[in-house]
Amino acid sequence: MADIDYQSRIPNNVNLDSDKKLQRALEKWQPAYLDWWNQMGPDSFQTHDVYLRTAVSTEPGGWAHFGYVKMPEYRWGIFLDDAETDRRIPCGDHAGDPVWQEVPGEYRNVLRRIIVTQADTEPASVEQQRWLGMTAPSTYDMRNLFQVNVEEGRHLWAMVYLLHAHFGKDGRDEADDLLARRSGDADKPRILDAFNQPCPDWLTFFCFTCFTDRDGKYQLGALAESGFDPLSRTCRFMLTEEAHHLFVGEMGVERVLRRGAQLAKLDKNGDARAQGGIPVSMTQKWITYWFSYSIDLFGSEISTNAADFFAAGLKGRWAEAKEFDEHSALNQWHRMTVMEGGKLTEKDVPLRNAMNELLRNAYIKDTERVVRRWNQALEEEGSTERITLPSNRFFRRQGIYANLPFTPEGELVTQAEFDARRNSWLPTDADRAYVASLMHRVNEPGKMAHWIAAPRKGIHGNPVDFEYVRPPQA
Ligand code: BYC
Ligand code: FE
Ligand code: FE
Repeated sequence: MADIDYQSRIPNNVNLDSDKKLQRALEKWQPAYLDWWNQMGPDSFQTHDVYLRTAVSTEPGGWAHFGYVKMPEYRWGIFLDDAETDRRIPCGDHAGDPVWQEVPGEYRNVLRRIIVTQADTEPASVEQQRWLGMTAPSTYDMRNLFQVNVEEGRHLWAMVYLLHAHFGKDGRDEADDLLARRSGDADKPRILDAFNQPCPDWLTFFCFTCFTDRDGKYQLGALAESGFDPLSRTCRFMLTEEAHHLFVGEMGVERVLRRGAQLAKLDKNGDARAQGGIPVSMTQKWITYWFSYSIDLFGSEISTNAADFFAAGLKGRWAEAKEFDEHSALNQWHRMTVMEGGKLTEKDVPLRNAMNELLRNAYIKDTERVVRRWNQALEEEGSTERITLPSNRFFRRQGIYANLPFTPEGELVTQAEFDARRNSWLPTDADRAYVASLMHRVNEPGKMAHWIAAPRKGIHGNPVDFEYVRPPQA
């Protein structure tokens, strides 16, 4: 990637200097963004020094610079991956044509909607996580939270750049609206369900970054295959940032599971809770909940929107250009299990209409790999308990299984049976209150809250007991 210009008010590698009108518009949005960050970003820690990475250049292995930064001074900017020479539209009706550098008029509205939907999730997650600093289980974890937060802020910048650069007045209005909606707000909520759910505790944060940020990975992957080249290039760079978020989630859950197993072993009745920990079975409920909410984010199993996005070449399959030989997806079918006449049956669906389901399947395969690693960790701790993912039909609110009483095994039961068993599958108020009761800030570098195991190593070659977050220096 081209080196980043850090002299400008808005760091960028898109030669922003050369387009004064665009530069001025973004410089006008910048203070509004900062106001939003100061209001809705991490509570209570805006003047702390946080050991953060900042993008410098995207040369493999060398794109990040690490150092202490106060979050409001983080250099949010616009970073696109290098253009591929002679890139072609990877899929759909225009497959093989040169990619678009400008938005094709006929796709302007859909493309804007896709970009706005993607954009909306980024500030939403910052809002959801804004109280967590106060209960961080270690300064190591606190730093990871803030790293994720500033990068989600940057992802908003990535999308706002596209809106400003390619959608004129409409795009600027959308960019303003992105700072006006609020996660969980009754009147102006965020667009997608999962981004209006509260994130009150760290187990939720780890599940969210593991499962919900992973939807980000797959959606960004699909958009990286877009025929609209600026979108593809920005998503490719966002994906490199995303990897850290997934690491935070996967390892966070693993450390809670390990500690739960260790504390159960110490207890004469095998009860981690009696030892002040989170039982594996309780972590399972959080996993079940966030997995279900996150697979909702792929949209309906059968979707004409998805077919249209694919046909237009705006969104591809996961690794479309690399992994597929046939890019029209016409005259092909995808078999899926659907509800018909109150029963589950197999049905062949035109492949283009099944694009959401294909992406969801790729995602589920990825999460299964994560679960195998967690179960290996439980085995290493001498526990016989294991984590499982629920069926893709369980506890859905979007798509063809929405609001139907399926068990985690995917079996359709009566609503009465579902209601009777629900508390054994999903977090109860009492479970949430218990986990909340464990959330206390641990501030001494290297120390961990009782309910979570220490990470194996620190950040960027530093020890775990490095002072990752420090109070403002006098
Ligand atoms: N909640 O045909 P359908 C991330 C709506 S995460 C509420 O089923 P479609 C991140 C849908 O909008 C990645 N509404 O779905 C993670 C549509 O509404 P309209 C975010 C939902 O359109 C962590 C209607 O239902 N990126 O980056 O094929 C931290 C029927 O639509 C939901 C994207 O989402 C839901 N869960 O696909 C930070 C990529 N699901 O239009 C960041 C861009 C569906 O009838 N978005 N609906 O009013 C898309 O590609 C598509 O909008 C979706 C939905 C895949 C989300
Ligand atoms: Fe993001
Ligand atoms: Fe993320």
